[in-house]
Parts: sequence; structure tokens; C-alpha cells
Amino acid sequence: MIPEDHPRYRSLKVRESLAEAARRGILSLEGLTAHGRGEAFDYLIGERTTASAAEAERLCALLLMSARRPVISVNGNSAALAASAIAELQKASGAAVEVNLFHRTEERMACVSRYLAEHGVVVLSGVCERLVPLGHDRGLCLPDGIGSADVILVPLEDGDRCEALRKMGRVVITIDLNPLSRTARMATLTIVDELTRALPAITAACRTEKPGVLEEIHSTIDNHRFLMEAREEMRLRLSDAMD
Ligand code: PTJ
Repeated sequence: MIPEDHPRYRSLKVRESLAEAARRGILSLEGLTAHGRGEAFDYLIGERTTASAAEAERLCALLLMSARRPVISVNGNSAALAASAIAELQKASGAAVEVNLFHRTEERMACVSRYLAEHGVVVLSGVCERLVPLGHDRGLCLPDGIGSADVILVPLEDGDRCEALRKMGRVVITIDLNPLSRTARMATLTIVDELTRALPAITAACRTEKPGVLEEIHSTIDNHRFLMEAREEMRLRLSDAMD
């Protein structure tokens, strides 16, 4: 039992729910360590959405709404942390949702899909093919989903798929608290924010922004600037802490 007045109450509750998700097979055990790394970077950025991340979230909404075939790619961590928020974003953006796992088993694919559906997500189904040239199972995807998407939101990704999708000419948006990660550097647009803060912000922006021309919005994005601003926020917080 975690006391509500514990200073890290929310963080401890999230850990508790992720441990439960791991026991149920939604989250991989490796996903627990990935979450720990995320927490460390969230500490550094002050556990809040920076102005720079808020701007990236607005651009993400614009890209999703302006896409011909937008897809949100969901892994175990994203499902366990934010299934209802994914359902809301799907409604607001019109994006399809596809489950794509690194630690893939048919059992986990079914478990994550079922969990998302229980939270109101309409999950794409069908026969996956190896349409992204990768040596691991993240290369498997649906021809009507990631296989033909023009804009793909890939929260908490690992870098090589992001790179492969970019080489295939796709617009890739990631949500990753680590601005140094390969994914963060490879993506078209990186949102350096915590997933459960970022998704509702993107959904809210979908409700106020109007779709535009995808190529025009894409051409305004300077991902290097977003990464630099996130690193600078972290550097300032570290140097303040040392004063
Ligand atoms: O469910 P599976 O089998 O597809 O596996 C998913 C994981 C997350 C285990 C897999 O994709 C993986 O190993 O990812 P990485 O390479 O650890 O990358 C995850 C990134 O997400 C890291 O850079 C973390 O800092 C970041 N991260 C972790 N939790 C959050 C986060 N970013 C935003 N919000 C979070 N809550």
C-alpha cells in the first residue's frame, strides 16, 4: 500500500501498475527497465512539459491530421501507460492504431490488442508481413497500416526501425524523454516529454488546429532545434542543482 502523501506517490503508483501489466504479459520485463530510463530523463527535464515540447506536440497534431494515412504504432509500454489516452488521440486525429512489438510473441500481440480494445481503441488487424527491412520482428507490420502509412507516431521506440522508416520516406514522430537516443536523432519530429503528458496535449491540439498540406508542415520542422532545446533545459536544471 502506497500512502497518498508520499512525495513520489504518482511515480510509485505508475510503477505498481506497470509491474501488474508485466505480470499480465502486456508489458515486457525489458519494458520495465526502459521505463526506469524514461523516469531518469523525466527527472532531468523537471517532470513537466517544456514550451519547446508543447510546440512539438502541436506540430505532431498537425502532421497526423494532414496525413493521408496516419498510424499510431503501439508497443507494450505505451499500451500499459496510456491505453485510454491512445483511444482519445485516435478519435481526435483519425489515425489508425497498430500494435508493433520488439519482444513479439503471438500471445503478447493478442494480449496488448485486447487491452487496447478494452480501453476503446480500434486496433488494426490482419496478416503481418516483413515490410520494414529489419532483422527483428519490428519489421513485421500490416500492409494497410504501417506498411502504407505516410505519417507514423512511434512512442518509446528503438532507433533502428525509426531509421528504416525514414529511409522508406515516411514521416516519423516519436515521443522520447531521452534527447540523445538514436530514435530521437533519427525521427522527423521528436517530442521530448513523458508519454502520459504528451498524448493528451497532442489530442487537445488536434481539437483546435486545422489540417494543412503535409509537405509544407514537414518542411518547417527543425528537429535538431527541439533536441537542442531539451538538452539545454536539462543542462540548466543540472547546473541550478549544483549552485
Ligand atoms: O513492448 P515491446 O516488446 O515492443 O518493447 C518496448 C520497449 C520499450 C522495451 C522497447 O521498445 C525498448 O527497448 O525501447 P528502448 O530502446 O529502451 O527505448 C525506449 C525509450 O523511451 C528510451 O529512450 C526511454 O528514455 C524512453 N521512455 C521510457 N519511458 C518513457 C519514455 N519516453 C517518454 N515517456 C515515457 N513514459
